[in-house]
Amino acid sequence: MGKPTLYGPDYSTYVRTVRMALAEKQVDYTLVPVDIMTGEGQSAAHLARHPFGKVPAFEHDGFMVYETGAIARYVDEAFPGRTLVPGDLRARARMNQIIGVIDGYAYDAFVWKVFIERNAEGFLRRPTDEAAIAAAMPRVRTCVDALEALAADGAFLCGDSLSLADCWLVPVMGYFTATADGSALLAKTRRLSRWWSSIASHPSVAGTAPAG
Ligand SMILES: N[C@@H](CCC(=O)N[C@@H](CS)C(=O)NCC(=O)O)C(=O)O
Repeated sequence: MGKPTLYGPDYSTYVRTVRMALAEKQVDYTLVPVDIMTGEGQSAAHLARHPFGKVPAFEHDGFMVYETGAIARYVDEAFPGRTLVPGDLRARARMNQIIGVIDGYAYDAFVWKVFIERNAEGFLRRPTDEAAIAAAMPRVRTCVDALEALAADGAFLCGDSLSLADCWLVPVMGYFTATADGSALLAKTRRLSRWWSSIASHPSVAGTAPAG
């Protein structure tokens, strides 16, 4: 099998999700850093890979696929090694539920409503809108509480080994806990805060931290 190519910058949470999956499967790959902050996501070359102009996109032996869920599951099944999907039905349901909560609610709440807004000067070229952060807090707390309730009581979110749920949550938690708001909320949790401190040194986590 040929070496796959992952399109997207290392600072993207969803790109990191796929990078973690590739690292777990010990797959060598080429990262092409499409810079979404400079509008490169809307270039003709990238729109040909991803008609919605998002990252990541992925290519393997001429097969193109976009959407993180499709890419990560392809990586899990296409390459040898331990599967990142639990064999147990209920652990698998929890994994899919956690991924759904992140895609549907926590990515927006943790990354956009807290991290980007808190760092609005750098990202949005305007001051932080404190009222917007305050208004988002009920949703942010609901996300933290939901994830705390769904997480297994151990080193990984869904059982004894790292699953796709960890690949989804690590990148967004990285940005969330880089803010005082996020780290204060995490400190109030029991399972999530233990998970976060123990998973930080895991090779696929430490090895995929954004360079900048
Ligand atoms: N549904 C997409 C979402 C991907 C996504 O939102 N990626 C963000 C970066 S983490 C992005 O491309 N943002 C650029 C933009 O929205 O223009 C997936 O699952 O891959």
